[in-house]
Parts: sequence; C-alpha cells; structure tokens
Amino acid sequence: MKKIGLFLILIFSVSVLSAQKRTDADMQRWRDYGLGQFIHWGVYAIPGGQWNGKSYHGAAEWIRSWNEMPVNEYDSLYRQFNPAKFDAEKWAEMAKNMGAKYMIFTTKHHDGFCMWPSKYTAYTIANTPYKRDIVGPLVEAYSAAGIDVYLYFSIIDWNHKGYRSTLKTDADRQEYETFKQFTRNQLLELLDNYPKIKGLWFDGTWDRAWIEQAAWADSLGRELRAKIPGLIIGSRFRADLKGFRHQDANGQIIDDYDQRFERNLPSTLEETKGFDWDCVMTIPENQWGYHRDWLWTYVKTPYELIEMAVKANSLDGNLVINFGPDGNGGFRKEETDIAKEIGKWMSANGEAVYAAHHSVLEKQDWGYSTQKGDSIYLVIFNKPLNNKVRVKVPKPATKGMVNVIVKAEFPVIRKPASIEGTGADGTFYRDKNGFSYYNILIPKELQKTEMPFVIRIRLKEVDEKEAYQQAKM
Ligand code: FHN
Repeated sequence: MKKIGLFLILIFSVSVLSAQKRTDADMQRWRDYGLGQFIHWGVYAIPGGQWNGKSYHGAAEWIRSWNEMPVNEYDSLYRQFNPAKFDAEKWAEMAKNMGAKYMIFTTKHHDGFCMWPSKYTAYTIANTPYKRDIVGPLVEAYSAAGIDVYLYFSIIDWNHKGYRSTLKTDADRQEYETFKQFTRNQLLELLDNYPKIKGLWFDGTWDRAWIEQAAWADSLGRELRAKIPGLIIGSRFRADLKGFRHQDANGQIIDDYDQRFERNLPSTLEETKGFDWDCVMTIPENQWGYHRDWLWTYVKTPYELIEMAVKANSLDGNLVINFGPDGNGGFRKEETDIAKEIGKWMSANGEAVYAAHHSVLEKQDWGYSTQKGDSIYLVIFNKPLNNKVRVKVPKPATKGMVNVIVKAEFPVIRKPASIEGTGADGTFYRDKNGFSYYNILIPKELQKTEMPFVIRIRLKEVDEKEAYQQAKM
C-alpha cells in the first residue's frame, strides 16, 4: 500500500481559527487536564441548606441571603466552625482516585468568610475554634498528589463594609476604594502564602460596581501575573473598558480561558469559538455548598458525569465536578461513591480523555470522539442494537486520496477490532459525497456492558485506486 502519510485535516471554521490562545507550557498543561474537582467549602456547610427546621432549595452556599436566615446569625456561624474530620491528604487521595488533574478550592465565597488566616479581616478561619489554616494544607496535599491547585475567590464580599454591588453616590465610591484595596491585599496575600498554586478562579464579578473598575482590575491582573509566572486566570476576573465580560469588544477572550460554561456544556466547537474553556458542574441540580437533603433534587449519575467529561474534551474543554464537604470536613456518601465510580472508569479509559482533544471525525450518534496525535478515540455511549459501530470518516485534504482505518482496537480489553466485510486494511464503503464508512463489530465482552467503552482507531490516507483494488481482494 502506498503510504501518503498521516492525514491531518483541521476542520476549524474561520471564526474558530481566529481565537488567540496562550501557547506556553503552563497553559498547555491546563488544556490537557481533562478532568478537575471543584470544592465549595465554608461556614455555609454548617446549616447545610436548612435553618430552624426549614429546608431551603436554593443553592446552600447562598443561605445567608435567604429571608428566613437572620444575617447576624449567619455571620456568627464561624464561631462553631470546627471541622474535626478535615483531612487534606484524604481529600487529595479521593480526588486522585477519581482521576482529577486539577482542583479549585473556595478560599472565600460571597459571604466573605476566609478559609485562610487573612491578616486583612477578622472574619477568617483563624478566629474559629478550628483556628488552623485550611488552604495551605490543601495546596500541599493536592500538589503532593500531583493535582494542580487553583484558588476560587469571590469578588462579592457581603462581609466587607466597603463592598457595594452598585455605586450610586460619592460616599459609595469612597467606601468602594477601601474594598478595592482590601481585595488587592487579599489576592497578593494568597499568592504570597501559596506560591505553588497554578491559577485563580474568580467569581461574583457581574456587579456593576466591579465592572466599572476594568482599568484598575487590568493592572491588578498584571500585578498578580508578575508574582507567579504562568499564572492562569479565567474570563470572570475583569470586564473590558467598554463593560464587556468574558469576550472583549473585539471578540477575544478576556484573560486565559472562557468561564461562561457553568452547569452547561457547549454543543459544538463553533459555540466555543475556539477559546479554551472549562465547565464547572454540580452533582445535584444547583447546589455547590453542602446541602443536608438531596432528596428533592436530581442527582447526576457517574455515567452522566463521565459523558459530560468526554463531551467536554471532545470540544476542547475541561470538566470540573463540584463537591461540597459538610461542616465536619467529611464528604457525603453519594459523593464518595460517585468519585469512586468515575475513577474506576477513568483509570481504564483515561487515555481517551487526558490530553485528548477535538478529533477530525464529525459528531456521530454512537457518542463522542477525541484525538491525541494519530490516535482517534471513539467513546461509545449509545451501543447500536446490531452491535456494529458505524464510523464515518472524513474526506481527506488531498484530492484523489481516501481515508482508511488502518488500525482499530479495544484498548481496555486489549483486542483488535473486526471490521465488517473487510479482513484487509483499507476496505471501505463510500457515500456519494466521498465519505467512507466502517462497521466495527462490538466483541461479546462488551455487548452487555452498561458503561461507555473506547475504540481506538488510526486513519491513513491512501491512493484511491489502490484502496479500491484492496476492496476487491
Ligand atoms: O453564586 C455562585 C455559586 O454559589 C457558585 O459558587 C458558582 C460556581 O461557579 N458561581 C456563582 C454563580 O455563578
């Protein structure tokens, strides 16, 4: 067979191609994570979505803003915060076993409570019965486990007296200046205290008051980046000078990657505009912090979360699954079970996820495909009733050539795949538009499986005439 070489067609649209991306090693590492863990933990874990016997079905970490929860009672909760079960190494081990390559931890949520002993406010872990830093041990334990750490930081801070959501008067503006200095101090403090972190994950930046600080936030961003070279910051930190968020007035992503996809995955590569992106996903519907009661909410299954992770990577993004430890520092059983199941699947099939990105195949009914070098991974979520996975391969870039599958195997069960009607490499069926189709037979071992499985294929371009002759053999 005349080898024309590996085919590589980039089917990016013009708009996708125009995205400007960081090309350094830190960003490449971020791109290859595939799967992450988010942790929402703070004093809101004590009420766990309930107050005075009443269950609140809004997000548990927002309970302070619930009418029935008196603000002064919420603001005193820290006096009880003493998470005896907190064990940073155990948390890191659980994340590692799930297959997470990065972790995002809430240093401060909208309530303003700091999980590190900040010297700029008394509302911190240092003044709880627990007294000790939480952030430091997490950074150390996760980094030691090979998991990169990112710090979540909410710009909204209901505890700081200078915080405003809008600035209506001169007095507001004056007060807000104190809040800006406080915010800057805390961010620099976090980077000084925890230089091992790889990035910052901002939230609560939709307020008009913050959007108006675009120029100041831009210079703060530069200051932060100068402290930790390679620092990664998503599109939720600052607006541009015209007030645009995520994408600036020129249509470019603000900072390093797109943070628009919260609890919602894009459907196509075009929707991502070619930007780097992550999707942060809750296990129940919209609960990030610990909620005592999950009976009223839909709880996603490991299968669904795995599907989201594969889909995210097939569209060049990362999936980050959120966990909400309780007030003692333990995880609910549903979460540990889910993490275990996902980990089991990832340890066998992770090759199709880690550092695997959008493939040259179009989206097909059996599931999603990813690609790493010349390997294309077909991740089968919808097993055909006839146990034949029909794979459509694209037309090659070169005229007079045809794409053929030269290798197809089931990596987990270590079996080569049989392709219907062939026996010889390069046999194909083509439609009138020149696309080739293959039927890959699902072996007995996988016909009854209830979890997704992976087929690894390699394509080559061959001379069209040659390929026809092979088909006659
Ligand atoms: O209001 C928060 C919410 O509590 C949670 O922290 C999520 C995580 O991305 N962010 C905000 C909503 O966008």
